[in-house]
Amino acid sequence: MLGISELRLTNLLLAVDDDGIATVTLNRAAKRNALDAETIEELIGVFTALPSSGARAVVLRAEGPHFCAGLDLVEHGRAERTPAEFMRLCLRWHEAFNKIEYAGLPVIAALKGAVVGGGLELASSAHIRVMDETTYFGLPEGQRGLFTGGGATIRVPALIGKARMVDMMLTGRLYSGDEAVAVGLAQYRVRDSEAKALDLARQSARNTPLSNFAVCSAISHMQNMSGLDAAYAEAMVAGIVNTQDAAKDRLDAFARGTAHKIAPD
Ligand code: 1HE
Repeated sequence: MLGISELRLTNLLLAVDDDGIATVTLNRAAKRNALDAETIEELIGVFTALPSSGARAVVLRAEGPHFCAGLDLVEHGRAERTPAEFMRLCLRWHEAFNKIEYAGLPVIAALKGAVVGGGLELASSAHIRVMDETTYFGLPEGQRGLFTGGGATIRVPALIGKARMVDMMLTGRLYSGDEAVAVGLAQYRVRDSEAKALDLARQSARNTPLSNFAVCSAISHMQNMSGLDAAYAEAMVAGIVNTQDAAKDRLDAFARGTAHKIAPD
């Protein structure tokens, strides 16, 4: 596995600050950050390397006015892929997006402009989505003679329900503004999605890494299990996380009455 300093990136930018906040930037603005095969490989490399790099949280952002225009339609049209080749490509997309969702690091997506098709698949693999006033969500696959291949059938219904996803795909319906938050496509809508995403990343980075690991992997895994198995797995994870040395100071502070209280500002 390559360390973050060894990665050769063309379509992504990666920076990690002194507090361990990583910023991953989609850097193909001229193509509206469309996801070509190379970008998917770079996402796999970055999200494989980040968890063991000391990073504590990740902001996923984009250059240009749009977060991501989805599958690179030009590359796809020209490549004349066979079904087997496209299936293998989809498996690489799954590898990339599963690394994001299951690797145990908080990933906060800072959204703007188009978050469509594969762009929504990418955004929905993040743990928190922050949209700005320009952001809109769509699944235009149906209109392009395509189908989702990057995990939308799993992640989008988990956010908004099957009926809304089917409607988006059949009719090209776009969601934006308050409605997008109300249906669950984003958790926050603000003027500056990048500043808010950074703020949220810093806030999550204050948790112990093991708690964040559990939040950003165990919850997703447990959604794939039966209720009975999930409850068992939850007890196992809690057994490890809730007895960690790193929590002792926080528990002592609470017992001394010096810990902050959980209450609205
Ligand atoms: C692209 C792509 C792309 C832009 N693949 N090159 N996704 C879509 O159906 C969305 C397709 N894109 C658009 O509808 C629009 O480009 C946007 C609304 C996102 C932005 O519009 P705009 O006016 O800002 O930009 P533009 O002039 O349309 O595009 C600028 C350039 O980006 C242009 O290239 P140029 O060389 O002519 O300058 C576009 O060709 C290029 N570009 N979007 C390739 N998607 C695993 S399956 C997933 C299936 C899907 O994701 S389907 C959804 C596909």
